[in-house]
Amino acid sequence: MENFYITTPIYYVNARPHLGHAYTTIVADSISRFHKLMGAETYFLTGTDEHGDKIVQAAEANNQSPQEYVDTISGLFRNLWPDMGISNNDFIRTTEPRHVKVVQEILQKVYDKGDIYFGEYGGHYCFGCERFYTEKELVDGLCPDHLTKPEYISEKNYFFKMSKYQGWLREHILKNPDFIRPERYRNEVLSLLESGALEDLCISRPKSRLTWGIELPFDKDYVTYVWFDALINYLTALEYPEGDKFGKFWPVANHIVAKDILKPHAIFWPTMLKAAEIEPYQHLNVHGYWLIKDTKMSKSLGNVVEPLKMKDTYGMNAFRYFLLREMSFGQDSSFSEEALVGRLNADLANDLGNLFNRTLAMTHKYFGGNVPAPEVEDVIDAEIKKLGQDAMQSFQDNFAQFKFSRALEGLWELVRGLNKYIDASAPWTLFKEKNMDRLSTVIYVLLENMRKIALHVWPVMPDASEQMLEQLGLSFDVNKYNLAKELDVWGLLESGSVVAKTSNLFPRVELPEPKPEAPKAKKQEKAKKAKKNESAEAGPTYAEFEDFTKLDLRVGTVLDVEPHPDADRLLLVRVDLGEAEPRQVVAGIAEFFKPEELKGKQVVLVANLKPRKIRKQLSQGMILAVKSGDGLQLLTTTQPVEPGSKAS
Ligand code: ME8
Repeated sequence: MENFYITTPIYYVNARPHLGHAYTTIVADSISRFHKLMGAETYFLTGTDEHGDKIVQAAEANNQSPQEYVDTISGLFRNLWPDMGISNNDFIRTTEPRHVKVVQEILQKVYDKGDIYFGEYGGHYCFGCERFYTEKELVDGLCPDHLTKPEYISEKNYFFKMSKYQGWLREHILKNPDFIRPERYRNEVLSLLESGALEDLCISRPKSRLTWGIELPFDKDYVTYVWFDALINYLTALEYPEGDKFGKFWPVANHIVAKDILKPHAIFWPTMLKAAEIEPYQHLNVHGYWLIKDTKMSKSLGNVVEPLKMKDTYGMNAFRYFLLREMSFGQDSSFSEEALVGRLNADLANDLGNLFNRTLAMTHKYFGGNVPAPEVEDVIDAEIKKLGQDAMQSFQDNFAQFKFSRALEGLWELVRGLNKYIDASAPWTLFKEKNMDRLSTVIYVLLENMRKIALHVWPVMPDASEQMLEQLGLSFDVNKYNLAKELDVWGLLESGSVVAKTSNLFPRVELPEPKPEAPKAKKQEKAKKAKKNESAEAGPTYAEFEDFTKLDLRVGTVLDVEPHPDADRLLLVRVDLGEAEPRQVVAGIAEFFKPEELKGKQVVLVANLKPRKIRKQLSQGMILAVKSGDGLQLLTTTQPVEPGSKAS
């Protein structure tokens, strides 16, 4: 079995991790586990991209130095991954000395070879994208991604002779049909390469404009363009050029990215490698976007899905299963909790959960919990075995090609087939008829197939898989099992071993209750009165301590305030909570405060109140206040505290 090297993009630290980052990293984890279970030695890399204008701007908005800022956000990514079941071998940060060294070595090598030259360039620079746009690429004079007007910048810079390698790259893609996959992205890149001459790539930024970057080894007045720096991370982690890992894993390098960063990975990166005399990576695997109600997730729209929240509500295994099953790798997919709940109930609770619950219960009822020995084989057993082999083959072939949804669909043919097999062979009747030989075989066929299924889902649902195996009386060990062999072996589950009584790994789930509509004023009044009477009779109503700990109360500093465009009573208050970006809170306090009175004040915020739109404006928390006479006082601290400090 070949070794396997898998990487995610290194994520920018200008925003907190969201569903998109979680998806790519979960895919990388699943494919890495899959190859490990197929017997390969694997290396799995993720990390953070920490240089460039964007990061400096985000740090400034947050009143932090770039270093402080990148440390915080990089930590958010690093700490999230264990909660998502991610088993990466390394976490790389582009600000680490090991990376700076490799970037400078490669720059020097390419420079010495004559593939980097100094020249003057004028172009439309978008700070959001950190790149120059040609006139042709702009849409109505605006950046096509950010829809903002780029700044015209003319300066002297260093350029990489990318155009020199255009012909070679085209040839390489033609000769290696799955160099970029799925095919639609390969075609996109080929048509880009065929539509005209590639421009050379500007790979430096003058320090007069940006210092937060890796210094060019041949000119200390310049830092490296963030993409030239970032892509090299894939080599740094393997200890290029001398490391054993480089020799072992670079020839089998697989990158995963979404379509947003196709061009740097499909064009900049292979040509950079060629210039540095390094073999190209093996495969670039490109996926589509997760959309929310058909629009891209974005912070400003307030539709960002937080992976931790999904994991807390539905569990890590179920969340991972949904992401891999729902998205056809390569295409866009819509995320909704309705779809998630529907899929979990159908595939996990009804199909897989039921199979386990029914079979374990029958093993206890008919055999006291001991795995019976198969006795009398029937045609139906041969049929289900064949179905199992086909399902596992389909799973393995598709998974290896990044077709995760199809792989799981294939495996579920077996899950559903086994549920039908139970109905068709009616163990309860066999028991009544005292046909114990046949009954033993039926239960054994079920349990052995369940063992195979449990093993196959390990790459996707690692914890659940290990628990399923435990319920079958087995303990998981990645070195002991091999998926490829499962296609041929039968009968590894030993007769006589003891299985669990129940499974209940995948209970049915429900959508969280929508918040009840606010009752009309009268009703509210009535309810209030009733409550008063009730509490007079029953004493005070206490909140459990646990309920109190659910509230995340934080002190923040008001950065600026403006009137709500559509409501006189409301103000839009932007509060710094020490996070990557300030929170916007829509507060009904306009009659009590003028915007300028609030600026710089510290307030107490319910920071984990579910974000919602109030008159079309996103509100991400609630400011606590006290009514006093006809006025209103805001809660604050006796002395100023660090923004984001938690009240307890
Ligand atoms: O581009 N759906 O970092 P980044 C699916 N630092 N995946 C999504 C997604 C969505 N809606 N949104 C983001 C960068 N992603 C560079 C990479 S690599 C040398 C440098 C995922 O933080 C997806 O993997 O903007 C996408 O390619 C990546 O996050 C972009 O992350």
